[in-house]
Amino acid sequence: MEILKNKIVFITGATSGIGRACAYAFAKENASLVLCGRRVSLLKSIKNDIEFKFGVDVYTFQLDVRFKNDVEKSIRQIPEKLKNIDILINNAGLGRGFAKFYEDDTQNWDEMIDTNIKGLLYVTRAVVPGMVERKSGHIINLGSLAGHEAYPNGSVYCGTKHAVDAITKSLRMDVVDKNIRVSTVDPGMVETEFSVVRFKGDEERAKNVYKGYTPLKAEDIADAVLFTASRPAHVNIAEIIIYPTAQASATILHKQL
Ligand code: NDP
Ligand code: 8X3
Repeated sequence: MEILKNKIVFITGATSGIGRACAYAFAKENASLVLCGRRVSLLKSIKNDIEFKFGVDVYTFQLDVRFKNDVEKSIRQIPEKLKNIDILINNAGLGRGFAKFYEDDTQNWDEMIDTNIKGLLYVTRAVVPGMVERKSGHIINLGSLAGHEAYPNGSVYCGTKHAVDAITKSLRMDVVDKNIRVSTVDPGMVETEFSVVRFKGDEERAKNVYKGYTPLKAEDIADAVLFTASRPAHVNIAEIIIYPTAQASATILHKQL
């Protein structure tokens, strides 16, 4: 796609799942990449692999989006060549724990709120002023079906994704006169490391989440992000909700076990 060639795409949480799939999808379209995450060894191997396969510029840096000063500093330190970010994909996020509100560990809440809401805000706040100055840019947030519907045992995760939905809408209003697009891509069940993280490393429990039906793949979501980013300049895809075919709502999942 000519429209993405040499565009500078910044993806948070690019070490796994949807973020990593987006990195490959955009590299295939000859975009230049700025990638971050906490796991440096994964960033390194993804950078090497993408550079080898697609010959595009890839700059990576370790970042925990929960730390405001680190976010500001590391974004300031992006090399000159890749500084003018055209497309920001706010993907870093997690669900942590799956429990009734009154039994849940409040540390899980802090982690989700600090990452999914505050991290997204810090990154966006550091990137958007440059877009405003250049009167050009696109912010694509990874929301969730959980940003449209609540489900039991997910009060805080759902709360964070409802917040992403509201922030997306409000930001779109704030930059409407700046030629900046703001979008959200909101999946249902995607098989990634998401459930392993949610269940704190319990691989068996995580696997069960995706048994009995065909879940979405990270690449399905990267497709939607790519579609969103590659529309003509006058088109802003506000939101895309994507289910696996066997899912009809946050709580209706047709499993054949
Ligand atoms: P993964 O767990 O596979 O990937 C999450 C990514 O986020 C990793 O690269 C991880 O990198 C990064 N990340 C997590 N916390 C931080 C942090 N504090 N700072 C920087 N990076 C961080 O899950 P998914 O790919 O599924 O999730 C991606 C996004 O999609 C999330 O926002 C999630 O809420 C959303 N989503 C997922 C769905 C699903 O069913 N899987 C459905 C709907 C939405 P590292 O650990 O290296 O820091
Ligand atoms: C992550 C998927 O359905 O568990 O957003 O909320 S779900």
